[in-house]
Amino acid sequence: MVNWVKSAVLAIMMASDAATFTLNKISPRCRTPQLFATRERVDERVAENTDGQTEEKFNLMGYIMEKLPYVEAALSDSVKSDCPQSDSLCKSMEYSLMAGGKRVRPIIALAACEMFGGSMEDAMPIAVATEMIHTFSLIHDDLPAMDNDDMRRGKPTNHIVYGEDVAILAGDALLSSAFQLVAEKTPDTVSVERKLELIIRMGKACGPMGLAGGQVHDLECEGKNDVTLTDLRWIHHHKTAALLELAAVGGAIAGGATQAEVDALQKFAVDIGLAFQVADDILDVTQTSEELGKTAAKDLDSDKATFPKLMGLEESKLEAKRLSEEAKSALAMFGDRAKPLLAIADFIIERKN
Ligand code: GRG
Repeated sequence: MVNWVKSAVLAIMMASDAATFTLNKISPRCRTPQLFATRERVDERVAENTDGQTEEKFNLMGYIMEKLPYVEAALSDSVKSDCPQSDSLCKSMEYSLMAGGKRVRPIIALAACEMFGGSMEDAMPIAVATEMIHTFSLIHDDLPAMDNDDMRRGKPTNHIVYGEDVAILAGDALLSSAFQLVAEKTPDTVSVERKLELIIRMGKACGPMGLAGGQVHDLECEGKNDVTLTDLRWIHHHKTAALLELAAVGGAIAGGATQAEVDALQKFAVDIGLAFQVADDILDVTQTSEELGKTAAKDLDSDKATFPKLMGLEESKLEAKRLSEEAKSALAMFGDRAKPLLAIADFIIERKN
C-alpha cells in the first residue's frame, strides 16, 4: 500500500464514526478549519428544479470529507524530508502546505477523474501537485517583493516564520517537486502519453500563459487608473483560473477523458476560475481578516483593480453567479456524473473565505 493510503486509512480509523462523519471527529492533521463556515448551509440546502419542485441537493461537504483524509495524507507525504540536511527546508514547505487551505483544487481533480471512471490513485499525484503549485504561488505572492503580506491561511506567512531566503526556496522546492511527483507517482493505469500531457499542462499553468504571466500583468496594472475589465479578466484567467483548469483538466486526463470531454472541462474550469476570483474580490471587501485567514481589504490598500471596483459590488455578485451558471452549462453533456463538480461551482461563489 502506498504511504498516503496507509496514512489516510489510519486517519479515517482514528476519525470516523461511520454514521456521523463530522468535521470535529477528524484528527487535527486532517481538519480544514476554513470549511466550517459553510458546512451547515451546504448540508441543509435544497434546490428547486425546473418544475418548481424541490429536490435534495448533492451533499458536497460529505463528498469532500470522504476524500479529504486521503488528500491530506498524500500532501503530507509529499514534503517528507529524506535526510537531516533537507529537514529545515522540508519543514518550511510543510508549514505552508499543511496550513489548512480549503483544498478546492485537489478535490476538483479527484472529482473530474472519477467522472471518467478513473480511480483516486490515478488522480492523486496531479491533485497533490496542483495544491503544491498553489501553495508555492501563495508563499511567493506574500513575499515583500510582491504583495508583502504577513498572514495566510490564518497563520504568519512563510517568510515571517522562516525568513525570505528560505521562503523563496521552499516555494521553488514545492514547484519542482510537483513535477517530479506527477512524473514518478502517476500509476501505470495512466498511459505514458497522458502523463506527458499532464506535465505539459503543469508547465503551461505556471508560465507566461499561466500564473507567472498573470502575476506580472497584475503587478503592471497596480496603481493605474485606466485598468479595464479586459485587463482584469486576462490577469485572473491566467493567475487564478490556470490552476483550477490544471486541476479539472488534469483530473480528466488522468481519468481517461477524450479530447471533447477535456475541452468541456476546460471551459468549465476557466469559468469557475473567474467566478472564484470575483468571489475572492467580493470577500476581500465584505469579510474580516479573521474570517478570511488573510489580510482583509488588501486590494483596496494596494490600489489594485478588482471586480467590485470596476463593476460595483452588486454587479460583481451577479457576475459571479453568471460565471458559475455558465460553467455548469459546460458540463450538461455529463448528466448526473457531474454532480460533484456542479456543487463545487456553487460552493465557489457561496464560500465565506
Ligand atoms: C508559477 C513561476 C510561477 C510564479 C508564480 C506568485 C505568482 C507567480 C502568482 C500568484 C498567484 C496567486 C497567489 C493567485 C491568487 C489565487 C487565489 C484566489 C488564491 C486563494 O485560493 P484559495 O481561496 O486559498 O483556494 P486556500 O488557502 O483555501 O487554498
